[in-house]
Amino acid sequence: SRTAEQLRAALAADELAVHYQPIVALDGNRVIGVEALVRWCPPGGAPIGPDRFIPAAEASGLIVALGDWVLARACRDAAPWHARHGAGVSVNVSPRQLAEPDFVCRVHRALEASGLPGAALTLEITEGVLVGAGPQAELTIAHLTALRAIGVRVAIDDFGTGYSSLAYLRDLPIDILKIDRSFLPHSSDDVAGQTALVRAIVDLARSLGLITVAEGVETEEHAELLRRLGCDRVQGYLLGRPAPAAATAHAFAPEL
Ligand code: G
Ligand code: G
Ligand code: MN
Ligand code: NA
Repeated sequence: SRTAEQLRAALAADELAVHYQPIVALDGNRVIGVEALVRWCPPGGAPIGPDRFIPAAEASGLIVALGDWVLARACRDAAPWHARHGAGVSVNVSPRQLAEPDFVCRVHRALEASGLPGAALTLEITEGVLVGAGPQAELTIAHLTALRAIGVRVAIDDFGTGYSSLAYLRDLPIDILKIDRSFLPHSSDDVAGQTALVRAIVDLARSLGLITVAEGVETEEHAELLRRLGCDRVQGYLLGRPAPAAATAHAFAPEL
């Protein structure tokens, strides 16, 4: 497609950037890591968000090269944040990347080139890639199992928006549930109903030994609710918007 062609040229011309959004532990209110979010920054134009080019990258297969680039960049940017502050970095990976026969090698390469330890890296995947019988899901599970053996963590992104059975949470190689932002109550919502859903997810995660991260936390009320329900970590505009690496370095400074 035309978007894929333009994107291929943009990757070659170094027009992609990775921004970082803080993830805060509710226990201690500390920034313990960041999520890497790719941007396309055409010269002289406004940055373009991933929703407008990731689908074309996936359809064309360019996502494999683009994903390698994001992973390498994120590991390189995060290595000093980890060395100085113990921070981790979460990187989104698409189903197409997980299906590459040498995916585990690609992750090893990014870690080795950057010096970032595996334990400082989280891979964010969508629940769809793990469910269903068949060689695709089996290969993905084998890859994630191999990476967890070197300390890499696996997070289910947008949790609760899929349609899969809950049995997979018990049996699959995962560490973290990221609760989709649509579960947080907004003023026009049924607050009691939304709260019950978040509580159910947090309780389920805890009973399975999984860490919870709430996404889309925009208000103090959200943070207070999540703290009360026992959610482990929060991410959203209240804590910080995605920002370039240079601005992110300051996010880890200890509070005075
Ligand atoms: O940055 P923004 O909040 O607009 O991100 C929108 C979505 O794009 C995210 O939810 C995430 O799933 C996806 N996304 C962002 N960066 C990447 C990336 O590097 N690779 C993939 N596959 N998806 C990404
Ligand atoms: O990986 P994921 O699809 O969850 O990426 C997060 C997306 O949500 C990004 O597009 C990011 O810019 C956006 N986002 C991050 N924090 C907030 C927030 O507090 N509110 C809303 N509405 N969107 C957010
Ligand atoms: Mn994500
Ligand atoms: Na998400």
